[in-house]
Amino acid sequence: MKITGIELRRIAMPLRAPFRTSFGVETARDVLLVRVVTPEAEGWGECVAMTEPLYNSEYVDGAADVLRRFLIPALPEGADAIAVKRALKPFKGHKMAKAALETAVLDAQLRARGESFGSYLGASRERVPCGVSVGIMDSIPELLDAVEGFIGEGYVRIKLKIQPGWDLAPVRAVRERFGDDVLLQVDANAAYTLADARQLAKLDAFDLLLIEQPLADDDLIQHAALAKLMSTPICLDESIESVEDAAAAITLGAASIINVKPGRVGGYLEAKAIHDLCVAHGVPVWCGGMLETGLGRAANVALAALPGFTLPGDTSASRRYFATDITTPFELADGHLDVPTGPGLGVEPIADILDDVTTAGEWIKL
Ligand code: OSB
Ligand code: MG
Repeated sequence: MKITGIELRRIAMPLRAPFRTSFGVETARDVLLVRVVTPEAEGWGECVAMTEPLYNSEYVDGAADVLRRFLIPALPEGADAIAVKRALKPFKGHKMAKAALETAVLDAQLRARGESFGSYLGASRERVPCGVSVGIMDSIPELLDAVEGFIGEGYVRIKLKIQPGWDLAPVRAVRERFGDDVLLQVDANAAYTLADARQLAKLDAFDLLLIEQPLADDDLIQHAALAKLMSTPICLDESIESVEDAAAAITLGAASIINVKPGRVGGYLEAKAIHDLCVAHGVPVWCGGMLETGLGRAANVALAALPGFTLPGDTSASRRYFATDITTPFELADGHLDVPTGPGLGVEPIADILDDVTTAGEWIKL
């Protein structure tokens, strides 16, 4: 498959409501899209880096820079996704930028041969159960209204964002109002330290599915220590950037569940390898999200259909974040999203909508 050119397109997608985490507030999603053009087909990759390096070290301008300066020039002639992954490996880090490029190549490759992402990755289901990530709010009543709305829409699992000062009270309020049957978990985005272990252990009373990334990204040893001090299962997100990280976390006892985000780990091939490792160790995995547009969402839903994804993911419907998605919107049916079956991602950007949200574009001829 010969790549003749690559487009880097920047889009700005307003969010329906601000999304607050322990690391910041998002009011619009600033996204870099990669479009790979070959004589047989085009392919899309969505870079999940955010505007500022607050979730991890990557950021949109940095991703665009490393793509044009190093990653795109290193593409091998006539490459498939596996060869692309190998060619990009010498460059340290920049997993989100690499993932976007690898995904665009994989999409073009699969569209050219008429195979879907789900089929290529090994999906074993036609639809996936969906959870929703609920941001930090100004008040408990505001949070309860938001959770009520999501439960009403059919989400099968609720994830509450937490931080010091917003942890026990919101969890207790959600349990009291919606009962013990709601599948409930929390995500701290690395906002605590091991010194907070006693406070975190108070969450054990609420029968949570898991606590996601309580401590800093590089605190594997500390997460293993925390796991001995609380009964709620520890799930890692930010700490896991590769299959090696996942193996280390499992061996150390730092995580008993893993959140797989393809962007964070460098692409869908690495994400599948982490899935396979976790299945071999009996460690449940679930598919995380990064407020993706329909393009990234399509690939995530395909990944979430693999057999080891035994917990509902943050694979919510398009309308969770966007009034208008750039693809046909993903819509919840009975708490599930259908896995696309068309070639490649199985969805395309709608040209007029894409043009409306585009803020910059660049064509790199190869
Ligand atoms: O930690 O999972 C996270 C969003 C942006 C950055 C990090 C995270 C999140 C979410 C939302 O929790 C996931 C989604 O709904 O796409
Ligand atoms: Mg997380």
